[in-house]
Amino acid sequence: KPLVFSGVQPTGNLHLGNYLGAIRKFVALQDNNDCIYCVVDLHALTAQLVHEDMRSQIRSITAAFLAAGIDPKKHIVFNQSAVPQHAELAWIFNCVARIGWMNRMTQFKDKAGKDREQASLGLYAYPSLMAADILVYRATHVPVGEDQKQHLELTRDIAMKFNLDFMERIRATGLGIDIKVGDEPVHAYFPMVEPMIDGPAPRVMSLKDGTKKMSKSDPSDLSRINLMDDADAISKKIRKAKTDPDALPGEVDGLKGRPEADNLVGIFAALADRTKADVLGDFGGQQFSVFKPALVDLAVEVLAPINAEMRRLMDDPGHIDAVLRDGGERARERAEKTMQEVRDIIGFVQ
Ligand code: AQP
Repeated sequence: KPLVFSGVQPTGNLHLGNYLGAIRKFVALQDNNDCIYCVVDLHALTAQLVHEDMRSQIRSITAAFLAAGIDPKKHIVFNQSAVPQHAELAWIFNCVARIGWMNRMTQFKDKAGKDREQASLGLYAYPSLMAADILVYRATHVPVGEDQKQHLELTRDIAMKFNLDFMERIRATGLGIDIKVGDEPVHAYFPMVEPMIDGPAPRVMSLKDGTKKMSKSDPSDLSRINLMDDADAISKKIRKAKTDPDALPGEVDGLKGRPEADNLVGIFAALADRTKADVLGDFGGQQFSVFKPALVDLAVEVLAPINAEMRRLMDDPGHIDAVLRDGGERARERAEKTMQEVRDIIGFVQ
């Protein structure tokens, strides 16, 4: 079975972008894959070191995973800091990755802001820890939003350089696997990960500006739908969402140059598990005054049960912690197996 890995940072309220770009895909992938889903708390330190509510944030992301329908018995749900092997492999990857590669990362540029000298070293090395998160399980498939595409390309570069630099040792230890990179056969230790970014809403945009990503850190709460929003808040935010004055087009091509319309149609399609073309088949030629109430009904229908279940789960932190402890134990076992092999390939004495 393909091995799926992905993570979400405990850095604030989850929003519809996190849900459609990541968590909803996590749920859909459970049936045919072996899945590992992580609350990446070490990553949460990169932009801000002290979090007064770290523990409740970790529990709330875990609650969102469970409420959305992830089965923690069949799969693994855990928090990253419980498995120190992530940080160990990240150190090795810091020595594999080149500074020039890191300098190209647009997320670092966005998150570091103007005063880059004051950004943490952790924020700079973030993609290297992300590569370790995935490769410490030798996972092959990673469902993420489109904003993570560049980090996954870097993950492939790191894996490839490790494979090539240690090629002889990988052969000598017999720990390699035969993979194909393009048409080239390569004897490798780490697989080439496949990003899973497809779907009608790979990048959910702000409700106030269709050219900006929906994000936890946007100062306007009206720019996003939070998973914890009640029906009234969802309705208010969709009604107030920016649009243009035209009716919806009949074809997907007609959404070009209309970022807000494109975004709302993409959200509808993703929530309904349909394509944008399907949605326009139903709503083409209609005004937003007709489309928005239908979107409100759909968003409430999908999100209200998740919201209610999250609240119920958050009332029992003992249960959430037990899920994380159990997942952490199982994840540690797998990660330690990889690390023993990596230490062997590198030539450490153990
Ligand atoms: N707007 C989005 N559309 C689609 N997918 C998104 N993701 C985030 N925003 C969108 C995906 O959610 C997963 C978890 O993201 P994260 O924990 O790394 O958080 P983030 O990307 O830092 O979230 P924000 O809201 O964008 O935070 P800030 O405001 O700090 O920039 C990932 O798979 C991500 O792609």
